Amino acid sequence: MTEPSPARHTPRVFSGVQPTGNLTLGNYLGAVRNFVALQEDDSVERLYCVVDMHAITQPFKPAELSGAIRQLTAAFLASGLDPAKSILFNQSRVTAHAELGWIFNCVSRLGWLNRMTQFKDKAGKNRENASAGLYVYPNLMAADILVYRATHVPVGDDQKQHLELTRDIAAKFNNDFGVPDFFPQPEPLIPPESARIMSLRDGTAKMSKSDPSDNSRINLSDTADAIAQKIRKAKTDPEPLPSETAGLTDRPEARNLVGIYAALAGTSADAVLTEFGGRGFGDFKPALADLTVEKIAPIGEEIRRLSADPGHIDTVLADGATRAAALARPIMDEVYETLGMVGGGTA
Ligand code: AQP
Repeated sequence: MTEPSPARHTPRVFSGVQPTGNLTLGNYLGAVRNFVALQEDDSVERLYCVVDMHAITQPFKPAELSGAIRQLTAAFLASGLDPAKSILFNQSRVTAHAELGWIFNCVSRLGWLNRMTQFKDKAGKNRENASAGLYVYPNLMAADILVYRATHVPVGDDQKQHLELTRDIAAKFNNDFGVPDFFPQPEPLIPPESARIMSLRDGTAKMSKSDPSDNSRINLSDTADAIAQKIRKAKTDPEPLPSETAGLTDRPEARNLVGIYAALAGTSADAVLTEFGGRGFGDFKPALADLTVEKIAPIGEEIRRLSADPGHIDTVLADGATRAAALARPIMDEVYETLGMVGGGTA
């Protein structure tokens, strides 16, 4: 891990995932697998959050939200997150996130938010009708991270711009209120081979849990048969695979499938092409299906086992929230004091 600036902040990892549907292979390879790997480092504290307050920035069904929160927590556990090593909780239980989120609405600048590409993508054409929450989403994300003074944030490539905004908000708060080093400058941790996994139906669109087409993604909860079938149906082109990565330029679907194979096998795209270069998708897809089933299907089985015991999941989330709140509250006390708010946040 690189040393965050400034060095006075002890290393702490935070990341969040929205309970907006089944976790995808993209969420897993881009983020969650990295969350698990970070558990090997005893020198660092880790918080992984089901960001339910972010999930309500877009249309949602209240009757389905609690199920989605438990389902995502089951997927975290099934992927290897261990409540003894990481703090697992849902965001709405720790009110400090919302408190600091509001304060950051007053620190962040409209000009900064106007540049956020995720808002443009998610709001779509009907921008006037998007929620104000979707617009200030990056301010709440900055609060999620900085309310723990987290120094490292494992995320996929699509979150890089929001992390840059988090750093800008931290710097502006420190500067405006004359408290140098109050908040750290958090560093993104982006996995090189799986920073952005693309849709199986369109190699130019991100694989996403809220894509209307289930065939566009592998869900961690998919059965072995469903995984194999989706890979069989994945969009490709008629050419054989090239023997070097330069040959994948302008072939987004081929590049995506090779990238998925490399990420799952723990190797590079070059190594995959050394093995499969010159061979067609008739050879490559079955190999990719076997590898994906081997790595992902056991997670789906474990999700189904854990989902049968919602009481256990609720206990994990409640314990995690207690531990997270204990870390956040003293930092919020300092924030209120810095802003001159007498007794802020204590009622
Ligand atoms: N396709 C992807 N490739 C690599 N990483 C990805 N991530 C998401 N999609 C990919 C990473 O997963 C983490 C959690 O994402 P999120 O739930 O907070 O929201 P998101 O980035 O908007 O992901 P989705 O799946 O596209 O959700 P919806 O459909 O609800 O918008 C993040 O670290 C993200 O980078």
